[in-house]
Amino acid sequence: MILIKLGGSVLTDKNKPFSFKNETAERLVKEMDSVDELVIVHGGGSFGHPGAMRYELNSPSPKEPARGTAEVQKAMRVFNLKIIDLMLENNLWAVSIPGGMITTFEDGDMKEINTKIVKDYLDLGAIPVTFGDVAIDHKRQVTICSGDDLMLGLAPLADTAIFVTDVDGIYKEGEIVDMFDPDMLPLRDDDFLKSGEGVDVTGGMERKTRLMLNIAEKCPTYIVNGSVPGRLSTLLEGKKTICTEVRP
Ligand code: IP8
Repeated sequence: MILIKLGGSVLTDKNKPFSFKNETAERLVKEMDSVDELVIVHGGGSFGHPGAMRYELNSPSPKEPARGTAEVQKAMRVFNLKIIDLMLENNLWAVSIPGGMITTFEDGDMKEINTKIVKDYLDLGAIPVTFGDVAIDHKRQVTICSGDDLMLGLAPLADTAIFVTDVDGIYKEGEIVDMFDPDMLPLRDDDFLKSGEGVDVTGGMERKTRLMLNIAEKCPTYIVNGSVPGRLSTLLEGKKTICTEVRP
């Protein structure tokens, strides 16, 4: 199974609330259509992050947690439905599995994830599409389940994990690196090309890089620029393209 995270920064303009990049999303859906077994995770982008920030849902004490949860969950379902629609229009049988409904957290850390339900839909021949969400937290009431948490939780089912973002990969001293390993840590701020992350409650590229190193312990892991047409499909065909492979 190929596990693909479509980052919020590639699917939305993170500086403009509720802005969906329909053309980019449709192209990416088409670039993935040859994959046999696929699980998609998407981030919050300009649908999830502004509300999560307003209600401080990623903090130890979220504000107005019921209202914040309702509003942010709704925004994420609106976003998810746009992706599901594009997939069905392209004969890809996507099924929606909200991240907050298959995970529980304790003090901001994911404690449980129901991978079985994802596996069951895969066995059906469908394409599970899960996404960053608001989840129950047994200490904080609620917290943000990020798409990256879902990637880590689902990595044991995957043969390959791919992060589709709006940067070419990981940079070291101004140069994109084909292969990244823990010896290259720590990264400096200017080791990354500026990405359009905008408002983001779940941390930027440094946190993502550490998480990708954890995922890479489970399966080959790549970061590729989804804003450039053809890069994702080339990587999926097993051919050489500009990207970074993360090695544990
Ligand atoms: O964009 C965050 O997911 P991420 C989800 O993968 C919400 O960090 C609801 C902000």
